[in-house]
Amino acid sequence: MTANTTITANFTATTTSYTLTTTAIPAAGGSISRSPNAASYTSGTVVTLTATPASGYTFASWSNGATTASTTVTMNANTTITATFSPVTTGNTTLRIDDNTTTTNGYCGADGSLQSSYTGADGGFYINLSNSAAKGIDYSINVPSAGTYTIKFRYANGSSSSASVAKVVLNGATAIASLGFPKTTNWSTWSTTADATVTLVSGINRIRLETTVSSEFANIDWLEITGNSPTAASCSSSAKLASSNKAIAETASVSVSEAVVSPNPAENSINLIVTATETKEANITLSSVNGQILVSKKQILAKGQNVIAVNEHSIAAGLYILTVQAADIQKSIKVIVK
Ligand SMILES: [Ca+2]
Ligand SMILES: [Ca+2]
Repeated sequence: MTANTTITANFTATTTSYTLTTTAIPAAGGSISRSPNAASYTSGTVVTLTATPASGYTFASWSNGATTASTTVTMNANTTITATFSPVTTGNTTLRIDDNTTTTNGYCGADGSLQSSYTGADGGFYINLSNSAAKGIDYSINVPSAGTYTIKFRYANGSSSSASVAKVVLNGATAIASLGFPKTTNWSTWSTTADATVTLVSGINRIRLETTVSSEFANIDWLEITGNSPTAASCSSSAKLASSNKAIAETASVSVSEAVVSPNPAENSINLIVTATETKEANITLSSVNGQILVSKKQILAKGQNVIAVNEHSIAAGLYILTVQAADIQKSIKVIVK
């Protein structure tokens, strides 16, 4: 020191900036706002994020674990955060139809027996179908509007030789040709089928699970239907599709409002057009004028117009009587086959 001296030490700020990436899952589920909103943030900045669901969605959670719509992140590194949104499922309910000794709760009967030998079935019982093809279990479901519903069955399938697929018949027509019932460890181990989709009509629907081969099949515990407010329908309020040895329900107070054959005269193929006021089962018979029955079939009529191919084989030219018979009506039509 040879003089008064001033010396300055210069320091450089070592501020680091970080980026913040936000993602909505699914992208259409909603948006994310940030405050403060910047392209990058200096170390230590606290950023408030707010998730706003889009129409039809609700906010579920943040990837940092937060479940409130607003959360904060402290920027000490480049950060990615996701907000998960869920579709609004208001109105979706699940109806379970378990087997029952009565047939008033949506379970309408089965081509087999209600058993309890194996443990673990809900309600203690399951349905053991007869070991041949076209044996089924019938359910009756009421829905407030037409739409898509999810169905699944609880079952056990413990034999190496048993069938592991069956079909689902909806209102008389095959809706799912092959629904898988993968093998379970044994007959007391229960599983559920993968969710399958069916499109139900407004009002009463008949769902039938039916075997497709002559062998043992899974034992069935219950059916669940998920969608817009399904309810169990009385089995007697509409016709029974069930076992061949079951009579048509007698309590229906509905009618087939119209039945015509088109074209009439027919040219071999006879198409019956029936307008039904409610889903129901009908017996359709085609007879010669001297009473010989050529075709006799059961048919589920959907509410509204149904076009039914009556004959599978060609029919000789002549005059026939086609009869549609349901619980409380019988209508006969003369059919001329050219
Ligand atoms: Ca069986
Ligand atoms: Ca059960």
